[in-house]
Amino acid sequence: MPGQVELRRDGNIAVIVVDNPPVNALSHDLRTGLIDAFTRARDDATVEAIVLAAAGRTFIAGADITEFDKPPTVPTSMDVIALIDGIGKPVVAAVHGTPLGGGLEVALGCHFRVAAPGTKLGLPEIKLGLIPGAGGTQRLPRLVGMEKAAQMILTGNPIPAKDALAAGLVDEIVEGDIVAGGIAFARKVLAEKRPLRRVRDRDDKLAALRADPKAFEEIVAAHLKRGRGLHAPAAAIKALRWALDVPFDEALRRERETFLELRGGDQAKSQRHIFFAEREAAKVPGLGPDVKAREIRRAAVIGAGTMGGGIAMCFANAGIPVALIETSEDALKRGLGIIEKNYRATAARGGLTEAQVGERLALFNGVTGLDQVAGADMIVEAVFEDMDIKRQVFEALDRFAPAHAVLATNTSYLDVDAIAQTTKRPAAVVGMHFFSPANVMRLLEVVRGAQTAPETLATALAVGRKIGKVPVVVGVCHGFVGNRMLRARSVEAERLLLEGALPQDVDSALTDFGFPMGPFAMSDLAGLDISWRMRKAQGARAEIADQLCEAGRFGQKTQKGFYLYEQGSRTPRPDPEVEALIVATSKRLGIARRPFERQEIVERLVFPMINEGARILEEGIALRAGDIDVIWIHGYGFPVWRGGPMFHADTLGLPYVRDRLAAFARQTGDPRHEPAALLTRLASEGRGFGSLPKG
Ligand code: 3H9
Repeated sequence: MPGQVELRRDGNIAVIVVDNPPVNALSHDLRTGLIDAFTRARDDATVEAIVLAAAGRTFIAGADITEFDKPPTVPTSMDVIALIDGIGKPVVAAVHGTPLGGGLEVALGCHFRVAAPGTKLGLPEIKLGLIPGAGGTQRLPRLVGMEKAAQMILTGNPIPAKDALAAGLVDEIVEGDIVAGGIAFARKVLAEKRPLRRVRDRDDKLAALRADPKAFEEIVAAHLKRGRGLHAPAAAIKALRWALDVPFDEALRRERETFLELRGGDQAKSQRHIFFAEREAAKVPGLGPDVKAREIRRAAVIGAGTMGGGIAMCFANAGIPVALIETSEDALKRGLGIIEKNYRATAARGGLTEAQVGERLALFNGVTGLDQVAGADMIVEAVFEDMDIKRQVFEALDRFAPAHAVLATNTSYLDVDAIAQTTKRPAAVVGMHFFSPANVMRLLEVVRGAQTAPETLATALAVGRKIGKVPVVVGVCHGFVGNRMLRARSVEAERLLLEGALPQDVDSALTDFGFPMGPFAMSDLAGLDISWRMRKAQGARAEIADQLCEAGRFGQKTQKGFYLYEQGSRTPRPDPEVEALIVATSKRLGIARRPFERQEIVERLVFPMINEGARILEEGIALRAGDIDVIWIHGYGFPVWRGGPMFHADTLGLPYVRDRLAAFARQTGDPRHEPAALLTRLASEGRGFGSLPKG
């Protein structure tokens, strides 16, 4: 018996326990072990029922994703499930932790399911650009009905055990040891002579829907809309439909075929890259197991503006009491009012109960005066982006913050080392760069200063994870990783306007590429005045944007920016006045205008970002190319199915990216477009960014 699967006896019950740390992924060896164990239990006449459970932190959490780049091998998960399903004695899955994907599909192939409290069950394949490939699209709707199944499969979000019980996905929730609970349940099934209930034979929850095909369209419509650009959602909807229209075995065959097709495609490869890159980002050189994160029992956020309020909400959402500090009662009242409004809006959408809103609000302590940081273990400064103001705040923090406190700055551009120098404890200072809206966006750039202590960094990372963010460590430079690359894109977007494109051409090229918004619609949303002020401070100029600001066009808030907005609408409408201004500016500057193909627009915007990303890697500002990809996907809406800018470059092939950049450099005369040394070297060696050491 392979070491990963144990078969033992408890009287007339066979107990099969899988043990493949860390998450009991359904690897080739595990599948082989399961076939062996189930065959023996099936053929042993003295065994009357079988319990399947897992050792460690979770029941099987899915297929082994590391096998997805190799050809499939037998026995497949389908073989395992078909064997279990066909056994003529009760098979009980006793699940705990996170039975996900292929793991849940194995449980669905069993005749009964019990779960430990706290279990989260789901089919997250869609998040990997896939559909369930071992019967999930066929068995889940039979068991829980189409609406619930569609929601689980198309969002990929798991459901808690008590919801699973209510939906009929599990038969019982068992307290205490899960294996003992599974055995007790199996004995009950035998004592009560319960008939075997094969999920494949169920039809009670689907029959009504079959008679009303329109109802199916309604159930899936909203999900299809959200899956713009992705192949997997449409494929999953098609597969769910087979549960109504196609015989079970034929539906399984088609599901498998679709799964394998998606698995081999670029979208799934990109999403797998991001799955592993997110986990890689958590590994930081110099932060071994000996470096312990400090516990954060209380936090303080300085500044109750949009960013500060959103950051404070992140703490409260994770159950951490937070002092929200402002300079005046008025500003405080305004900030707390917006926070309450946000929570009420979430409650109105059904995202929180009224009681939960009350619990969250109770965690806020709105106060004035920086001396109020005295009780906090972590302080996040989110005041106006101005070095003098930040310095004043940190000088005060040095006086009032507890000696053990982490002092974090939410600066987007400024020098974290210079900020740290204003204190007598630079080792306690770290950047925690949140993205707007801070309570929604998952990215957190954790900026490691020259003197940031390992414990400080570890604490910022641990808190980031606790509040539901994807933290990525970056080094100090102007704009860190994300905004520095964004700047390369913005410069180019403006240049495209001068050379012949219009805002709507640029924006639609990028939304077609997969971004949720183009750069000009985005600027209008954020407010043009913010970057205008920053440019003025640096003595820089953006021809078109500056003229718009000088004309009082600050974007959505003034109903005019790069576009026009009707009262109360956020829909951008092209404005002939802006077009005239752009054309006149090109003329004044002596730039000949010409038409642009969409692909050229995309390349002109995305390739300079990749080039800047390569420089960021050369300078060690980012540890790995995958970190940059994670930053762009979670902070800037880069389409996940393209795997992030650096992975996208590898997919296109670096020689192509290098040659195009060299052509842009000649065309525009901008030396920033000269391909970065790292990019040039990798391209000439026939390598990609993904081949670089992982740091
Ligand atoms: C599928 O099942 C297809 C089927 O429908 C069809 C089959 C034919 N494989 O996340 P963590 C590694 S598709 C390989 O930090 P947590 C992970 O890389 C799959 N490795 O832990 C990490 O390694 P390292 C459907 C995996 O406690 C380590 O385990 N299932 C897999 O925060 C710890 O992971 C999923 O999509 C895997 N399946 O979260 C579930 N899973 O330490 C994917 C994890 O070297 N997994 N690893 O960096 C998860 O969502 C989370 O890992 C889980 C635990 C919630 C389970």
